[in-house]
Amino acid sequence: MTTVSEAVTSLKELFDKYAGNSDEKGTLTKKELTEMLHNEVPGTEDMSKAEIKDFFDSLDEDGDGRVDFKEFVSFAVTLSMLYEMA
Ligand SMILES: [Ca+2]
Repeated sequence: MTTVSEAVTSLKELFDKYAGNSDEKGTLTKKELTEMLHNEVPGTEDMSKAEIKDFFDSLDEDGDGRVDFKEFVSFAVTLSMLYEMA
């Protein structure tokens, strides 16, 4: 049984693993998000650039061109719901 705090810790570790590669730490760029999808989410290797852009834009709620941790958590919740439905 995974507790909520454990889940958030895992998410933060995953986020930091990819968010720290660019000059601006603490946010994901589109490139970093693409890397994360390809490495961590099976089935995303075939996504086109347009699909990834749409996905990135849907995550980037405030439209600043970066995905911060708060926006990333929304993504994780969406993803987990998708997996539960599959
Ligand atoms: Ca943003």
